[in-house]
Amino acid sequence: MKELSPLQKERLKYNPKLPKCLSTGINKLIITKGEKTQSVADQKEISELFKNSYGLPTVEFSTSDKEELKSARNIGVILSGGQAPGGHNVIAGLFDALKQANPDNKLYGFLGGPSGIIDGKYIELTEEIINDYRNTGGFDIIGSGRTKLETEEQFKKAWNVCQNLNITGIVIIGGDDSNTNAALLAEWFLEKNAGIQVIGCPKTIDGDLKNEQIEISFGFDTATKTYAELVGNIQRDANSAKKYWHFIKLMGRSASHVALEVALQTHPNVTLISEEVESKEMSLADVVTNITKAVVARSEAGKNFGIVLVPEGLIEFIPEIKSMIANLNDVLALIEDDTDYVNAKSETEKYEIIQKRLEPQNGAVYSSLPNMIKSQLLMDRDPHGNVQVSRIDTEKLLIAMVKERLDKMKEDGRYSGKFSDLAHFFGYEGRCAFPSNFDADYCYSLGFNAFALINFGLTGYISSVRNLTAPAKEWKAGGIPLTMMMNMEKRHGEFKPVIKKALVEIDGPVFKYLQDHREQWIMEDCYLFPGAIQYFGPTEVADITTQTLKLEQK
Ligand code: FBP
Repeated sequence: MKELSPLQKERLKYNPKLPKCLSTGINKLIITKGEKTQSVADQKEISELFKNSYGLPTVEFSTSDKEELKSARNIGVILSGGQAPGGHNVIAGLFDALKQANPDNKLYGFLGGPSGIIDGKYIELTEEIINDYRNTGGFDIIGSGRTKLETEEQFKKAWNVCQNLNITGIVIIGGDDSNTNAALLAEWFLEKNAGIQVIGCPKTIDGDLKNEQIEISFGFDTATKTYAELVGNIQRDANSAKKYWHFIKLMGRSASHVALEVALQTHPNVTLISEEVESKEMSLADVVTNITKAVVARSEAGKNFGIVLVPEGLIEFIPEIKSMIANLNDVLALIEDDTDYVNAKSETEKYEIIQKRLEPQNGAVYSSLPNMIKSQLLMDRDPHGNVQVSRIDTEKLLIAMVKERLDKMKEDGRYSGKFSDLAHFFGYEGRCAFPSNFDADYCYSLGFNAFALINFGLTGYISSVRNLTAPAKEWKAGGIPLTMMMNMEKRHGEFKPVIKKALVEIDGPVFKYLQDHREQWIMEDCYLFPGAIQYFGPTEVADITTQTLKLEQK
């Protein structure tokens, strides 16, 4: 028997809440179809690429008195992409729904992400296995991976594996790229008349997989609360010692939802928002000027300490760097054939070759960056063509540039304060935390609902549970066609259909809240200390959602 911590033992007993429409029984559901849908952009291209699954209606569940038992079937599940708290509960909800629908139904878990279905690596998920993972963090029940599903060969292999296991439904739990995989697979199975349904589930701590029907991706709630606890603790340390400027980079990939939510939970002195930087066309120098101004102003008030939050994807949003990265991606897509680059004897030589291959203006931006950042920008893109922003030390770049500015100001006699810096990066710390009560309930509901979609014969949909600021019993459940969320984007040098990322809206209520308070937060120390996630106790602390959700759903 494995040893368990006291919290592990207690969380295994937690009974996740379901929306009323789902809790009355999986076989009593009825479905209502909405209007036909279209993709968020590039309708012509997407409808041509998804001939069989484009334009499906949205659906919503309610209950009836009649109970209908359907014949037994086998379902497969895949965890895909980065870990997010609550993934195990999606699987538990899916399992419970499937067994409730018909005790002879079986659930297979593909191992190590989407590659599991191609390579035929799987386990059967039994009650005994599931029970060990209820309400726990992590994806370790079956593991995860980032394989992109797109080739005919991969699809054929997946079909073959499903046929061998008699699987007629697959649930892919993932972020925007993984749900793009789900859409492509669903379309391919429809085209081949394979009789295999594919349903997605909205996962990602980044919070960028959302729209009117997907109010938030799971994991965002727990991850942001975990980071907010850490930022709050650092704020208290900074305010006690009064000697360090902490530059804290927060995970979240391109979108700044994580940094914004953490800012609203903690009130740091400076919060950078990538989408604002882009919309105001701020240069890297402008960003540094703004931080430097805050450092100087606080120093003049006798405060040589403070907190700066930096969203992970900032660098990609600074217009001159964004243009350089787009150009660099095209250059790197062909770099394997560039003998000069392949045979380069040193890193410096590589940087020089890259600079020459870039358009002159982009080459100049590239060469102006410190070697550390130059090298990090050359690292492999992920399988979906994304720059791995978690591996770029933007917080250190900013520290170096602010320091340089302050040194110059010191020389001119315009600054006499102290600047001691500390860099932090919070990301992996939050992705496998025990899911908050919100995420535990939401994930369980998403999984349960995913099976309901399968049970109604649907494919090419994402599980949607809405009305999330209300108590769980009032949540609504249904499905959204995956193609509705798609547009065309350039990846690995080619235009491809992908689910559109939801970025922070600069005219939206969440950013506005930050904007209305940030001047005050620079000088006055309005720090909040959210503390650790509470799993038990008064509902005001144990069941709270995020500020983002509250403000967006107001
Ligand atoms: P998903 O989009 O797959 O949910 O991943 C989110 C994320 O945590 C990003 O915030 C981060 O940039 C990235 O994963 C890190 O990737 P990896 O786990 O491969 O290092």
